[in-house]
Amino acid sequence: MDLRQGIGLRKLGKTAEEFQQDLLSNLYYRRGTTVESASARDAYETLSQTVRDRLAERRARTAAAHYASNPRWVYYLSAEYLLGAQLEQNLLYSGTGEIAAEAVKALGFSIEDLEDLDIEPGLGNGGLGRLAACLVDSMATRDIPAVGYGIRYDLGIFRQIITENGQTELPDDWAFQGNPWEFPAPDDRQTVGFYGHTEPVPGSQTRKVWVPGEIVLGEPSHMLVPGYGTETVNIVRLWSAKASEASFDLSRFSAGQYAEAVQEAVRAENISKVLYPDDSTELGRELRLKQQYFLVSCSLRDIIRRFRLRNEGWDGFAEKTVIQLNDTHPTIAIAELMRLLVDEYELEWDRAWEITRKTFAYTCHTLLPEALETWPVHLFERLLPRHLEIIYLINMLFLREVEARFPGDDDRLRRMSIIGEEPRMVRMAHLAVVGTEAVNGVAELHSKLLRETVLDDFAELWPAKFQNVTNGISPRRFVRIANPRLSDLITEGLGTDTWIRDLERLEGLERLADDASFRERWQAIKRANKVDLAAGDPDSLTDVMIKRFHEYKRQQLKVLHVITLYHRIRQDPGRDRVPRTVLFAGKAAPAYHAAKDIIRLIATVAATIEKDPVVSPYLKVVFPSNYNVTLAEKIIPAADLSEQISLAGKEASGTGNMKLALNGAITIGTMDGANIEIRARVGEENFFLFGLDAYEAANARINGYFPHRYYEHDPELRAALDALGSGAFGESGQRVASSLMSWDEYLTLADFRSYLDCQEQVEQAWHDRERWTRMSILNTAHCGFFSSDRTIADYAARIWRVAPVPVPHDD
Ligand code: NBX
Repeated sequence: MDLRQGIGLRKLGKTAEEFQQDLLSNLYYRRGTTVESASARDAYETLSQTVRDRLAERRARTAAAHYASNPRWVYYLSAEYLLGAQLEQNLLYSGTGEIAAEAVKALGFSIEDLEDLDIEPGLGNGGLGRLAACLVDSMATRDIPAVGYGIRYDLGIFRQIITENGQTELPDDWAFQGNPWEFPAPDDRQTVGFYGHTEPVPGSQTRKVWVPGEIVLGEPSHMLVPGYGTETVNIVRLWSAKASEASFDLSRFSAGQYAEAVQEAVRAENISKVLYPDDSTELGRELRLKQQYFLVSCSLRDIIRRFRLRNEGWDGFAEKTVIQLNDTHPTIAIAELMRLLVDEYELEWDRAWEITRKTFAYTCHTLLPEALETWPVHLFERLLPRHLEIIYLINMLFLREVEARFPGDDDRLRRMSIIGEEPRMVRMAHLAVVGTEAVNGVAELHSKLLRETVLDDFAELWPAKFQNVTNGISPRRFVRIANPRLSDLITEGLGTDTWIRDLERLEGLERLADDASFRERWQAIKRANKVDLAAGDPDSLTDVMIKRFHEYKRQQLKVLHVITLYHRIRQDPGRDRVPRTVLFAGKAAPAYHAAKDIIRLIATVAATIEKDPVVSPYLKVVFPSNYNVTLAEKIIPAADLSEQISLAGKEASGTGNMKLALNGAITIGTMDGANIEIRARVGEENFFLFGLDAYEAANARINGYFPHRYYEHDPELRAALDALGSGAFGESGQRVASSLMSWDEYLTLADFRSYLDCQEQVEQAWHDRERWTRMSILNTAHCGFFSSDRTIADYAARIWRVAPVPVPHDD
């Protein structure tokens, strides 16, 4: 299908000369400069445009192919996307890496120089946002017609600076120099209402008219999401809030009240100003709910617009549309679709409800009760009065259904209600379960615990609704791009590069684990990656813990281990030891003081060890600032040991664990999240397991948990906690110790001894480098399952019931 035909457009060339021509013409006509005077930024912008044009052409063909086949579309609704840097990815996916490198050389630059100017859009917090990015990558790679919807925050996740004083936060104005990867689409802008009141419609029981008190515009732009090894290019559409013209108060302006004149406009545009840093303790804040409704309202209208381009009649809507809710953040979409269908399109309530339930599916990403979103009823009532009425009606009809199944069980009704009492709250997870066709957890254990604990009543009512879809990661970004050396060796070893699209082929590496020369090369690559990272001695064991800071993830357990190693070395300086570089990276929510204390403590411990000539030859702690996707791509290929030490039953899945294992790091971890599935695949002899399991952990308090007992019975633990308590590692250390000694919410002390013993096994294995390297290769070989391409195949088959729509080549 050549869409250029008829309008006489020239085909973009595939040769180095043609690429160079296009680059120069972009430099001249779009950038307005010449080869002689081009700056690095000119070269970067021009290269990006030249690469982008090649994907834009594929995008046009994709849109045409999708339109022609009128498939069931997948719409992924997510408040967060951590897409990572775009240039290198788009060079790879457009197959222009080599010719581009040649062409920019002619401008006097290297691709690497220009990649440094390619700033990643940090539009997410952590795992959930990065998962969204991996899933859209895999939807395109699997030829699934899909659009990702999100918010274009002006300020992404804060920039972090680590000093001896811990974490400081700076605003992340990621697009201040522009974003060459973005396509504005002002024609598709939408209007969003807030506040106001509702009015009855004469003669109708269910319809209402909502008269909003504030109007805001949503303006979309999109980023291209190419598939790898296929023609498909999907999009992620991001909404920016813009003030409507009416919000500028000309009369005030004329009266000289300039600030007041724009006040309302500023308030409107604040909606997409900043990403909320995930605060598990954060209470409902109005602006956050506004963001959520803004995303949902714009996206649903866009989805309906797209549906009506091609279809008539609401009966076909759910057949042509599936909307996946990435956690509860976009769950208000259920009430919004009901509002649109009932109030605006005048459907009967029951028919609208049937359509709505068949359209949505919900993915849950947590088990922490405090992370289940709720909103105060009074806030809802003020901000979204019509949606609250709709939720009340949904709830009434739902509770009637429960009452019919379990007559007289008032306690069950209270537990299951979408509205919680005292204080009155809207429970978004309940709305998400009631209003969808499928609910899934993100790893086997997580899905099981959802059914058995947090959502047990719902699983009893609707067992078939609950599913598991184990998370996955993009092998392109986290192996091929992040670790080119290893990728080349894998390709050579397997004799093909098809593993990049078909990751289970890594199984073919199993036999190479017994080949001494292959092992030697494998080991040399790990070393070279460590040299590149330059975090410590490349011959030391590189022990990495990279993830958001949260008490349940237990960075504090790792710190207790480091302090114990420090004590051991000081006590017996003459002994031969395994040199270790312990690398921490990650951000803490700015208001999460306990997590920030742990960061400050790590910084203090690092400085203390650095200054100690007895200890520093064996132990080094590093904490690079500003962990993000770009930094992860540098650290992961250099890791020997992957720390996945959350308290069992708390980490829904983890995805860093998959990235590290695929790059040949060996996991030390608990029976939590996807660790369990990694261990089952790589084999228990290739995984360092320790600690309580989820059932033991859940029972610990019931049986009486006293952290002090562990302190008393374990001299090394006592020494570490005493050192913290004495103030030797600052006030943050004292606070961390006191929290562990008094309550220890995440059973750190209970798992301490088991963790330390397990670390001894790690060191024994490390001594036998042939054995270690074998384990490393087998980790990579057996982790093909954790490709997000497999995750998407699961969603497509079991949740979405959609099939691929291949896009024809242009020749
Ligand atoms: O989602 C994470 C889980 O903790 C991981 O176990 C899991 O692997 C990953 C993908 O399924 N959750 C997560 O990253 N949550 C957030 O970032 C978050 C953001 C905003 C918010 C609450 C949580 N209000």
